[in-house]
Amino acid sequence: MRSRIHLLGLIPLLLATVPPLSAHVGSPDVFYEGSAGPYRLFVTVRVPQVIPGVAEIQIRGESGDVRAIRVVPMRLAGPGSNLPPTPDLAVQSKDDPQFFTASLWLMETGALQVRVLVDGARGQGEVSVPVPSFAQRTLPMQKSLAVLLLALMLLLAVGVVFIVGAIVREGNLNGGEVPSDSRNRRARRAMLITAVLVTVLLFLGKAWWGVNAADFQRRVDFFKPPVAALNLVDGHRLEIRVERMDTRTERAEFRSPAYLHLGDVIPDHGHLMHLFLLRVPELDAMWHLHPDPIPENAFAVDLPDMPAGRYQVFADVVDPRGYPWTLLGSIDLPQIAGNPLAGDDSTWSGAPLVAPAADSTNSPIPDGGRIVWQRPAVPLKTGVPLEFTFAVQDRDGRPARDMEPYMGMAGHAEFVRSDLSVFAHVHPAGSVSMAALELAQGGLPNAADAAQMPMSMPMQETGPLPPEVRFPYGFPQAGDYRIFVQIKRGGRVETGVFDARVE
Ligand SMILES: [Cu+2]
Repeated sequence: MRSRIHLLGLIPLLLATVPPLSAHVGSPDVFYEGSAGPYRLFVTVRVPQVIPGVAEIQIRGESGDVRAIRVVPMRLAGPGSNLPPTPDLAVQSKDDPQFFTASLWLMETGALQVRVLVDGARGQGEVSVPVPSFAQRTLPMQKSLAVLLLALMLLLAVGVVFIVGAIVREGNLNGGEVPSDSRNRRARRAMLITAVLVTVLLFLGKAWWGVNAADFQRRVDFFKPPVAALNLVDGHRLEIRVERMDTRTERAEFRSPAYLHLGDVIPDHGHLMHLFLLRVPELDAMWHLHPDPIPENAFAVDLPDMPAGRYQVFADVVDPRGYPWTLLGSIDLPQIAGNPLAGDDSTWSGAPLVAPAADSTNSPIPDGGRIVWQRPAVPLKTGVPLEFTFAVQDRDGRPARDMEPYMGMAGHAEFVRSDLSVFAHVHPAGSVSMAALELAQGGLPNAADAAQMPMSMPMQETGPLPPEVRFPYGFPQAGDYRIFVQIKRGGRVETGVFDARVE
């Protein structure tokens, strides 16, 4: 039936359902905060579930002097990334003139960007927001629509047979003449042949639909988070590889240059891989480590001291096209006697996440200070873009005066849903990958804009960073979340942990 519907060329979309996943795990929408020339913007891109599909863009100008915003999607890097099509004008809200919305067609999958061009009292500004574009699922067809299309298809198929019959039988009769027996016989034969042809066409259409549907499903599978093959060697060294989804057949798309090869990944805020190990199911211990590449598309890291237990692994990397991938895996580890933490590696352990999550606002840190989440007064809601603001205080309750950049930024936050279906590694610039952001700004025609990359912002030459760190993000679904907020003060990385119930 589906094939016949497609045969009629009416509905391009497909069937079957898979859970939505993404580069961040389970968190496909893009949140970005940064500057377009002189204007500070908070940009939200709601990525469509199918590609081609319509992305919804929301932009808030933080100053009141933005007059017009235009947006255009294009490739992040490579061919097509320097030839923007004509941008669309975003609609300015009547009630809130600082708020703009637009709908953009995303026509292809992969690493895209949305160019944002701002016009206002202080001249023009431009910024590029990286958008990982991928089909999250295939949409089921509505029953009623399927029934309607099937009925129309049958009407057409039967109609064609009878029309052919009528043409042969009565096509050149004079008025009032009755068709002869031989004409009737010829008409019946023609109808039979037509019926056979129509049936053959329908079957060809069904086969074509099946090929199309399988192809689409492959593209959905392609962008699912790759499975990490994890091996513990020598009792303390963890090796990470990409496990093929189907190792028996080595499906062609996973051998394609567009797929993730760990040997090709590019540095993202100072490291080729950011590896998170979370003890499950309690989420009561977390490590943020930085493995090094080893031969043959793999990474390895010497683990620090760790208690025995089951660990969930999230490994963030960015491919050369600027597409961010998160490898997923889990491993049972024995007690590990390892090396002390060094460099940018960090850890936290504490109370387990319980359900329902107790809404927390205060997280003590080891030196007697604390991190305070300045929570909004209203309950947290799914899909609402928010500025997550955390204040860092010293042991006397005063704003911390020794804040330093941690891997080039004021802070790093990890949002984890209790069932691990959501994992987002977020920065003050938002949920976009920092490596992709650099690639995107590098493509801007105006070099001055590139100088305002968020990466370079916190790199102040003089004095400490402000005692406050902000992350633009929105929860993708309701549930219990644990938020890990990592900052650096006085040479030490500190982790604050906050629980939140999202409606
Ligand atoms: Cu980070």
